[in-house]
Amino acid sequence: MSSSLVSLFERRGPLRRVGVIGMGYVGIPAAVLFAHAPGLKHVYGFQRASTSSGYKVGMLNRGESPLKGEEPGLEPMLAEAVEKGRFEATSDFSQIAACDAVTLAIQTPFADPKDLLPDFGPLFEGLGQVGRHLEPGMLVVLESTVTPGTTVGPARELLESASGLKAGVDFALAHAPERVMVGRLIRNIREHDRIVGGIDAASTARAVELYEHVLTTGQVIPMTATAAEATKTAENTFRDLQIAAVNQLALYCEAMGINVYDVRTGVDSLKGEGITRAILWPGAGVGGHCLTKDTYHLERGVQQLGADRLDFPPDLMSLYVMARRVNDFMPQHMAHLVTDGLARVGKGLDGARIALLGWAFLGDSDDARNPPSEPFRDAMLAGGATVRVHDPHVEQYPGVPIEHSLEAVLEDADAVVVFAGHAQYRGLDPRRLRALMGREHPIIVDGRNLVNPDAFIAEGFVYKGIGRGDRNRHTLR
Ligand code: SAJ
Repeated sequence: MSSSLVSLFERRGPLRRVGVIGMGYVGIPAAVLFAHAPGLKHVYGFQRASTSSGYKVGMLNRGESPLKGEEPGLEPMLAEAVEKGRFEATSDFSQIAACDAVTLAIQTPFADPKDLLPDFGPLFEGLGQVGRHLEPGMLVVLESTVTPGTTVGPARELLESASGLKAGVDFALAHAPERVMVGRLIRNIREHDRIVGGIDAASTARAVELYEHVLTTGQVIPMTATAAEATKTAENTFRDLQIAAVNQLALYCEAMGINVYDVRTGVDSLKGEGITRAILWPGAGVGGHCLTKDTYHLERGVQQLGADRLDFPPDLMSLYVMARRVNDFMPQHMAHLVTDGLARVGKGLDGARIALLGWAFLGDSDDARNPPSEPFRDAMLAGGATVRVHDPHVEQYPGVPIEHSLEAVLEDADAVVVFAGHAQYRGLDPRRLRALMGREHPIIVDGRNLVNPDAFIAEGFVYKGIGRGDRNRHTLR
């Protein structure tokens, strides 16, 4: 351990004052939990005074959460922390100098989903703010999901050049990736194990001290900063891989004329005694802001850190990127199921009227980041169809009118397509839908296995379902 850094910690004493940069769905619960930690004294929530988010400072200092949706426990804890003077939100980044530790929880979304490159701009701007107010003996932690190599590389360089201080000598630097899910932010931070990786042993130890203040059932798992970055990107890469595996199986079952859900039940039955088959659920595609990009963070990391040392089958595509391609194919497959269904009733896509149910990327959620429904809608429009979109949770989406009346969207439609697994769609009544759609043989394409195929087939529908090879070529009633 670097003696100078350890002596700086000793001079400062235990961590007392913490700053969290980025008052979003990761930073706010983190700051609130630090503010409730008995061993800590004061927490600043730093939020740049931007037109889109500057309003959060005032709301937070009134004890009001700017986060949408239910977050159990968050707002009362926030209000109490403000009332006790243990938390304050501010746009004055000079207060960073008063902190013993600063964490950065700033998103790194795709700059342009087409080129699959993350936008590190806001994160690097935050790092610049920290660098300008960095003091000896401080701890800096990146919580954002980043490409492996970012903490020891660009982040370290940015902080050193802005501060004139040296990482590992004058200040500690670590990566502790967030693992929160909207709707369970407080619980996730307290109960999930926390990966903590420093650029050196002293930095790791100081970061472990910080996170032990907020963990309840979760344990700290210490490692190097780059291993921590690889862990976060790999845990999402592996989930994407598992989903791709069952999506491919669904396509195979459709081709073989069998029911993928029977096969899934069979495969899933082989468990216990250390035998595991993590078979997930096939569906209309994979969206969101985690699985759609973290694979590419991992791939960029190995290219940047070890391309010359990587021993991998020559001219073979990465299994992980292939999984991304399979998952991104599913919306196209849904489009193929629609055109197959239309062909069954002697229609083409041109002029067809499509009712798209479920815009969100996740069932029973209003989160519409990178939704698989979007490439599907684009394909329908490109083929000359008209598309009306229903979603009970998504308020609005740039460039896409989201309707909240199911009847209106279904009226006079040739095909109804279930994209997100919202519970409301489990109750779709074939008789009522047929009357609303006004077709002799309406089409239903089920992307989330929500409806009973036989009920719709009996009502005269053309049924198509992901993985339902046993029903997709049924006779028309
Ligand atoms: N999906 C499937 N089949 C499945 C599971 C998901 O098609 O069996 C689709 C969903 O419809 C969605 C996408 O994949 O479009 C992503 O779903 P998700 O459940 O993985 O939700 P995310 O993207 O919010 O993933 C988050 C991640 N959590 C964090 O990054 C902290 C992920 O690591 C978690 O595993 C996941 O939540 C979770 O388990 O809830």
